[in-house]
Amino acid sequence: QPYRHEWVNGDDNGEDDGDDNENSNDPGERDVTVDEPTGGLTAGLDPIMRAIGGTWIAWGDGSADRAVTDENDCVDVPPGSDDQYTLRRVWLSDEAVDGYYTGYSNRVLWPLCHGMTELLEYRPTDLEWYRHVNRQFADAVLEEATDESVIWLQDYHLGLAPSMIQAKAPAGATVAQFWHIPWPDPSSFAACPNARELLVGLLGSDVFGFHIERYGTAFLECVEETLPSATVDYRERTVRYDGHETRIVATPMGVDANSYEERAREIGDDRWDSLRERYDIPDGCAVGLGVDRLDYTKGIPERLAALERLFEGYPEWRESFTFLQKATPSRTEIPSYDRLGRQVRSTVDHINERFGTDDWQPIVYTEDFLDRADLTTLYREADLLVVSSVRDGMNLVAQEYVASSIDGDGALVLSEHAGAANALGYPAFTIDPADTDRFARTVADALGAPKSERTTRMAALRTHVFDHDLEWWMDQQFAHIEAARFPAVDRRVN
Ligand code: GDG
Repeated sequence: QPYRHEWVNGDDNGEDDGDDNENSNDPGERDVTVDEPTGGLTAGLDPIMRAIGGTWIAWGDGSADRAVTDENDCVDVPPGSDDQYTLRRVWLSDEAVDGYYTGYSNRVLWPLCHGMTELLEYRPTDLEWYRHVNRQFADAVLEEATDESVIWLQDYHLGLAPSMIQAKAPAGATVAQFWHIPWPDPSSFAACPNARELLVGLLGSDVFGFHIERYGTAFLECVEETLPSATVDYRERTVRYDGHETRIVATPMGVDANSYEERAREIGDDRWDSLRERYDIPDGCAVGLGVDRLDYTKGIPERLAALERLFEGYPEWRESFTFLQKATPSRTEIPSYDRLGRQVRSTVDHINERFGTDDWQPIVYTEDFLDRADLTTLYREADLLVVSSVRDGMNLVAQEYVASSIDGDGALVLSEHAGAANALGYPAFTIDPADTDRFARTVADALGAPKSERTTRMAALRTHVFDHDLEWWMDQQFAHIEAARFPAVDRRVN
């Protein structure tokens, strides 16, 4: 019987993201279909896992077919090929997903770490589920771990597992964790319902990684305030707690820049023509682009306010500039996300009613999920991309845009509150999303900048993005992990 196998991203609850990019393999006796991951971390880790082997432990819910793993929850992917690794599932009931993922991870840790404590919704049973699922992950890891294992945990969904693993792991195993979102300052962190437990959980890691130094410093400050018996060394960036040392590192995540560039070069102009037709973008209009999950951290209302100000204050851009906002609905069962969606859709309608004409809409809003070829086409063709996050751990969209801008003429308008601004800095047109006037002026400046300025800025951005791509990030991660495993050997990590 054919059956379907589906990958689940670390922070994805298996919601249908519309990606139909499937790989059919010929496994001989078994016929397994694999949904390719949509981008970012999962896509980046897959080739690494194929190269080095090992076991990937991920949760699955009812949307993945358990028949694949009826024996021992393990399957080799892709079946029949040489470069295999084992995908092991931690199966979660709907109730567990609601408490662990939608609940504690996304109603508490997500707003907390983005400093938006007013949006925090704490339910004690969610924390119990979070503990329970972290324990399930820890148990699954411990069943696999050997003396030589590198155990690499991803993101805020696994905040308690590191110490659960460290307590029982074989002596030579190394535990590393990467936190993909910001870390809050101590005044916000005080709202954490289990502050001490979370920190102790994370300090089970030998290496704890963030995108940028500032988040690591905030973590050290929170440890110092919350765990008086911990020894915090700001210079060495280490914490010693309960006889164990954790090193805090900063490695900004990059994107697979070469694959975006190659795709951008291969795609024909007809794809852009059909996208322009689909989204009703008049020929000759300059195009601005936003690509975001519909999340309150991404500053979409602030962006719309700035665009309204642009059309108000810079009338020359009416009928000659269209902004395409691609928003992917996310975590819709959480009321703050639902409210945001309604607010964004009604603001778009308001701006379009105010400025639109029979032949032109200032804002084209879509919730379509695009395949990577369409997404790369939009990146390649857009004259300008806006990232206006009010807080963002890194932001990969900004870097994907730069990698896809093969004509070297695109302009990146980037929030100074995204981790990406820390890495990309000056050559982007930086904004503060809360300062609507400056934001609107910056968009006008970016649109009107002479070609020489746009290409100089883009060339500097491209150098950075290609020099600090996903492979570079992986190398940095593993160099830090190796330095923790073999501390006597001098390894340069930069
Ligand atoms: C978290 C942190 C950090 C979006 N729409 C489509 C699509 N996407 C892809 C983009 C990009 C990814 O989703 C979004 O990544 P971001 O980094 O922008 O944001 P988060 O989802 O919030 O990610 C963030 C990241 O983790 C990694 O550490 O940078 O700060 O919040 O890859 O391309 N992909 C496709 N179609 C779409 O319609 N194929």
